[in-house]
Amino acid sequence: MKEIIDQNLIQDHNLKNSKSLEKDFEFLGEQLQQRGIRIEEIIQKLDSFMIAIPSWGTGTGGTRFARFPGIAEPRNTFEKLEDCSTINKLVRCCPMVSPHFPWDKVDDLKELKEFADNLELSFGSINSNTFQDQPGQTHSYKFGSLTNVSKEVRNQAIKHNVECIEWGKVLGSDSLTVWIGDGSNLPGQQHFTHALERYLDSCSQIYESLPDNWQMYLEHKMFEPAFYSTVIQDWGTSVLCAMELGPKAKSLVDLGHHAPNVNIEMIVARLIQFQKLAGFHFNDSKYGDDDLDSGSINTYQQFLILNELVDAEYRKAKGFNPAYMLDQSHNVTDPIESLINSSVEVQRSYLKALLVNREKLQGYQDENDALMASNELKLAYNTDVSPILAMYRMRAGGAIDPIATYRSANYRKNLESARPSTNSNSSGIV
Ligand code: PSV
Ligand code: MN
Repeated sequence: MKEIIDQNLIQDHNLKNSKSLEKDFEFLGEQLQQRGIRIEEIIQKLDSFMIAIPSWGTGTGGTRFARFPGIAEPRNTFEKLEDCSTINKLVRCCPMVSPHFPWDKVDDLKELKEFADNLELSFGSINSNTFQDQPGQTHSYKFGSLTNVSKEVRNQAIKHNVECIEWGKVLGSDSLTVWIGDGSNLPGQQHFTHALERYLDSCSQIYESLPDNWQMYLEHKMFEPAFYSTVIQDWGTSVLCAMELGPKAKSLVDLGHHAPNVNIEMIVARLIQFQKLAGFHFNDSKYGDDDLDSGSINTYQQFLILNELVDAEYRKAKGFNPAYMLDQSHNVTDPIESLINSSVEVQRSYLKALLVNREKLQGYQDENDALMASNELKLAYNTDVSPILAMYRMRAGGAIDPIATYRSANYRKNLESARPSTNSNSSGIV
C-alpha cells in the first residue's frame, strides 16, 4: 500500500498547531501544579495505557435492517491492519489489533504476523466466533454452540476455540475471548442449569488447551441474539464460571452488555477485588448494546469506570492487568474516524481519573463527607485534559489533531481504486 498518512503529513499539520498547544500545555501544567499534580508525571502514565482496535470495527457496521457501505472499506484482514495502522499512526495509543476468527482467517498466518510487524502492530486477544454458521460448516449453531444439546455441535465449537488458540500462538497473542450467542427465545425452551453445565464442560476442554501464559476471557451479555435468556447473561454467571474453570479464566466487561442503569463501575471493582477482571470491550450506549462510539453518551460513567481502574493501579491491586479493547459498530461514520475518536475518549477518561487526589478522596470517605467526595471526582472529571492528550500524541509522533490530519489526507478517496467494493466485504457486523 502506498503510504497515505506519512510522518511528513503529520508533521506539517502539527506545525500549524504546536505553538498554541505548547501554551495550553504550560498553562494547564501551572493549574495542575497548584493542585499538587505534576503534568510530566501524568503524561508519562499514558505510555502504558494502550487500547486494542477490533479488526471488525474497521468496516462499516450495519443494523438488522441494512448496511450502508462506505468507500474503500477494507476487504480482507491485511487491509483491516492497514487501517489499524493508520489509526495508530495518528493517535499512538492503539498498537494492537484484536482479531476475530474465522472473519480474519488467512491462508498464511505467519505472513499476517510479518505484515503486522512491519506496520508496528501486534495482536491482542483472539475472538472466537460460534454465533454464526460458516459456509460448509457441518453442524449449525442455530440452537447454540458450546451449550448445544448435541455433543457433535459442542465438539465442533470446542474445536474452533482450540484452533483459535493455535492461530493466536502464531500471531503472538496471549488470550482467547469467548462470547457465545447461546440462549433461548421462549420460556421453557432451554433448561437453565443443564445449559450452563454444558457450557462449563465445553469451556473446561478449551481451558485445557490454553498455554501456560494464556488467559481465557469470558464475555457475558444480557440479551441478543437470544431474547428471553442467554447462558452467560451477566457478570455473576461469568465470574462463577471463571472461578469454576481456574485462575486463567476471567470476566470480560463489554460496556454495552448490561441491563440499563446497572452500576458497571461497581462490577469492575468487584472483579478487581477477586482478581477476575479480564479486560474491556469499550463502547457507549443509550438503550442497549448500541455499540456507539466510546465517550459519545455516558462520559461520566466511562470516567467512573476508569476511576476504579486507576484506583486499582494506585493500590497495586493483586492480579490486576486488564486488557483494553474497543468493540463498536460504526454505521453512519467513517470507522477510522470513530475508532480515532473512541480511543482518545477512553484515554481521556483514564487521564482524568489520574487527576483524582486519592488521599483526599479517602479522607472524605472516612469522614462520611459524601458531597466533598463527589466533588473530588467532579474536579478531576471537569478538568479539560485535551492539551495533555495532544501533547502526548505529538511527542510520540502522532497528530495533534488526528481527525483533521486524517481528513486532509483524503484517505478513502486515495484508496478507492486500490480497494474496489466487492459487495461482500467481510468487515462490519450486520
Ligand atoms: C457481541 O455483541 C460482541 O460484543 C462480542 O464481543 C462479539 O465478539 C462482538 O460483539 C462482535 O460481534
Ligand atoms: Mn464485545
